[in-house]
Amino acid sequence: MSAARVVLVTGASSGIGRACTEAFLAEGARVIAAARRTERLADLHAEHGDAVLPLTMDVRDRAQVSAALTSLPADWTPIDVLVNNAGLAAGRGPIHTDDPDNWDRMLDTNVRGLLNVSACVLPGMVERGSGHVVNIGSNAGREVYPGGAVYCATKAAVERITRGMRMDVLGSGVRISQVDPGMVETEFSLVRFDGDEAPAKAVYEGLTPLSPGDVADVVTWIASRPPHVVVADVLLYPVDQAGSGRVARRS
Ligand code: NDP
Ligand code: 8X3
Repeated sequence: MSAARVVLVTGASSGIGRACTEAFLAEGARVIAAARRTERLADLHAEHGDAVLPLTMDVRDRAQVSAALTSLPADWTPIDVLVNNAGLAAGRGPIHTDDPDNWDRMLDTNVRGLLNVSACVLPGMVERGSGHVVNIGSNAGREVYPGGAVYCATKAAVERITRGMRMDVLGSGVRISQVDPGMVETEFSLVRFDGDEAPAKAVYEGLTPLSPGDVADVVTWIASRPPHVVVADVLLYPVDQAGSGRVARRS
């Protein structure tokens, strides 16, 4: 990857997004690291210096996203690679007893947020005839499990958006890819269980989940293929997972 490449990673303050940020930096790229938690982004900047541009934004807020991305310093544009990673699951309860606010958070972040950011970045890529968008979906977008209806629906929507995006930009030279991880140990489960550590930890017990770096390896590999190559999608599991809820736990 050329040192001139500028990569925008959403959800860079934690987990997969942070690992992607560090992996792209290791390849010599400069990274616009976006998330809501400014202090985490400041830590990234302190650790990696001016190759990181911290960008505080809530992907759900279209006006805020637009303001942040249209006022980037000139030397941080154009954006060559966009990793649409910011996302979350909220709750594991049955849909008939779930809190509708959870649905809003997931739909607004995972679907509308991805669209809000893409709307700011994709037109420039198409105009320039180059660029790469990597959407982070999930194995959950390919199936559904009890207590996961809305989260799975948001990730299924990501998959439809990825495919549709690829069709819409066809002929422009812009590449659209998706990475669907299985279980990755991040803050994902802690967020899902509203900070309750015991059920969050139990998710990964008895198996070795993917690390955020495992996913980042795939994302950077996809983004470093020659310009005529599109890795359309990748499904990535830990060895002890074969589907949502289909896991082998070894005690
Ligand atoms: P983390 O909770 O560790 O990271 C989520 C990131 O998203 C954080 O940086 C968070 O930053 C950011 N984020 C959440 N809401 C917003 C928002 N409204 N605006 C901006 N940023 C936001 O989880 P993961 O790293 O695991 O999750 C990253 C992606 O990977 C998600 O899309 C998730 O659905 C997907 N995924 C995760 C899997 C897993 O098992 N962990 C498996 C498959 C897919 P901040 O709070 O600072 O805003
Ligand atoms: C996260 C993986 O299986 O918890 O997307 O839904 S799962």
